[in-house]
Amino acid sequence: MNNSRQSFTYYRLGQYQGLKVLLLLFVTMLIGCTSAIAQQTRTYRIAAIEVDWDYAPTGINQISGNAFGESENVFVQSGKQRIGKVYRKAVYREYTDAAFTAAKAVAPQWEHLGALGPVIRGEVGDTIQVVFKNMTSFPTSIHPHGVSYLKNSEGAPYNDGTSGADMADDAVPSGGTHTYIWQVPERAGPGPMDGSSVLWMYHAHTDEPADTNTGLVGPLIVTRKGNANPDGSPKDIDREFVTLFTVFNENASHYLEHNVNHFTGKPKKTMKNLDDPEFQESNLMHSVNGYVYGNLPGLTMQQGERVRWYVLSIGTEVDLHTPHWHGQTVLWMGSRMDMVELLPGSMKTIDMAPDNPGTWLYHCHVNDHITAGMMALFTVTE
Ligand SMILES: [Cu+2]
Repeated sequence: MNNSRQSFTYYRLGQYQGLKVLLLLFVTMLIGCTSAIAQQTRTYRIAAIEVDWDYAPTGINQISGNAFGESENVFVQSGKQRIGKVYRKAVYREYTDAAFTAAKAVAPQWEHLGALGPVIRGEVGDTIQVVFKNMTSFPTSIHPHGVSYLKNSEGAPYNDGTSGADMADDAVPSGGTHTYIWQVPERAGPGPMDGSSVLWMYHAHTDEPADTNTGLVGPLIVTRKGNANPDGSPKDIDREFVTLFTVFNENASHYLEHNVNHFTGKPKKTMKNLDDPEFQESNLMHSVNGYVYGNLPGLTMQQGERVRWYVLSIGTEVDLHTPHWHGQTVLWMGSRMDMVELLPGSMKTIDMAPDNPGTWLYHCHVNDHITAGMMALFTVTE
């Protein structure tokens, strides 16, 4: 009697446990499905291409409104032994097809990117896939900051224990392609002090100093999970700008010899005098997104918009920059500023609520850099 009662109880308990397990399984599947919808793989086709880059396409000093004079001509005037304001550079550009024949048109709001590569985006939880084609004449790569990657998606050659196919990312040969896979975990997204999105960068890292001086740099923006529009941009921001402050050292470019041969009046003589300090000085392009003396276009916003500025720097000891906005203030990590500090490799995310209409100066506050043209204009419309 006792025995049968016990087994009956055990039987009932077992059935109850089974139901609990089924319910748990169902809930787990539901959660799995929901996160699978939220997480996605964002694919970008990006090529490194060669361009003849004009640092001052309007041909004048837009800050003064005047023609270039003696001090500007140190950097922008071509001559017998001067390259001038147009240099062959390599830049990252986005394509829409697998054959890399159709370049993606740059949307008007991103016209200001200038020499920078396209914005790569991820929301926390996403996977970013970059199909990279090297259309330049030198081996190069894409190396990302912030996101999570395996050794075969790091884009940097060093003695790291990899070999064979796992090194294909390090230096993609001319005409070659490589697919980089980057994960966007929580630790690639905004931290406790950040807003809804955070700036990282990507750049070539096969010969890092030469590659970046040649122009291979772009922005990577990660948005907090649940805060992203379908295109990955933050929901709580109306307008975004990305600005790179760097002194492109064209003396260290992969294309120095090409530039001397194509853009100087006396290439042979110039090639013999590459060490001339004045020639070297003339090739230090103090730029914002590859533009000098106010030639950067497209920094336009409306009064009252929620504006996010992503500012970065790359380079060497001279690349200590202090971007300063006239006429407005900004917030950086909760602190009120109208200027932020950048060191080589700095990436900062800054919020502005423009309240003061007009056209305003946006410049590096380092005196030598002001003289050399590291200045832009931005406009707040009513
Ligand atoms: Cu500066």
